[in-house]
Amino acid sequence: MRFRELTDEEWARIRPHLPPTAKTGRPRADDRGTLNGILYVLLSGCRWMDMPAVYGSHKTAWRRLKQWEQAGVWSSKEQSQSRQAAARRVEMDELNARPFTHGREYSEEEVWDNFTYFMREIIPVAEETDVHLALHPNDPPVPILGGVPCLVHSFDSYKRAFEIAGSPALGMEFCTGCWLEGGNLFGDIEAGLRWCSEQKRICLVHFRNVSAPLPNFTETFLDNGYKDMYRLMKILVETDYDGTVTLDHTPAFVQSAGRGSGTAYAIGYMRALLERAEAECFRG
Ligand SMILES: [Mn+2]
Repeated sequence: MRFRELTDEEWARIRPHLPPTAKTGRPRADDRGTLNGILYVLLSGCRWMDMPAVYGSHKTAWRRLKQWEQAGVWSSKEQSQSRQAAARRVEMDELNARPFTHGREYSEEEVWDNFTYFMREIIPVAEETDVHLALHPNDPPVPILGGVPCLVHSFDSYKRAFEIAGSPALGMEFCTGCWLEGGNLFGDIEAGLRWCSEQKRICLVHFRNVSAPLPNFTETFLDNGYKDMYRLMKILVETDYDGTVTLDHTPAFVQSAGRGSGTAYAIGYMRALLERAEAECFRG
């Protein structure tokens, strides 16, 4: 897909879905320019600093995309630790005590209806342009948060989503972290991963480990959670998965170790798992 600016017609369809302009405080940067800038970076693959200045500040665009991406992930305010490194923590009692995020409680059927409408509109366009949509689970994967049902919190809900879409254009981000958060609620991760990979539904794997299944967990280093991540890597190799496996959230090393060192450690660990899994599967 090549970059082009949003047309007036496209912008008219998107605009009503953005939050209204604040009446007080500093006005938000121009939404249309910012969105064009984000699309430019995502489609061209360039660095944020190379985003054309006509779309405004690249820092604003980067921050806006980050906010949109993170809006769906719920975490407890207090961070925790994995081997003394700062890590995300979730405690359901605390999250369940939070007020409605959208004014009232919504029913599961209402949200499935929305999903069905969205699929009906988007799938034909995705098929025509050869775009694959990657559905990530709700994080944390529980039935409801802040009054809004979380549709994708079990293996069955994935199957329902695929059935509604009725097209290979709907795939998934297989998030090992969310699956492990869900534990028995989400189902056996090894069987789930094998099925999804064999069905060619996986667009991208998010690789992450956690301390325990819900109701409370801390994100851990890959080699410090309750799952033996080698078993998951081996399933990917066994099922001939040929997509990307990307590191999901990981605890941060102390600052003196240098920025990105926690990430480098985790990627090195993933590389070693892959090498072992390949050696094991293709031996002899
Ligand atoms: Mn994820």
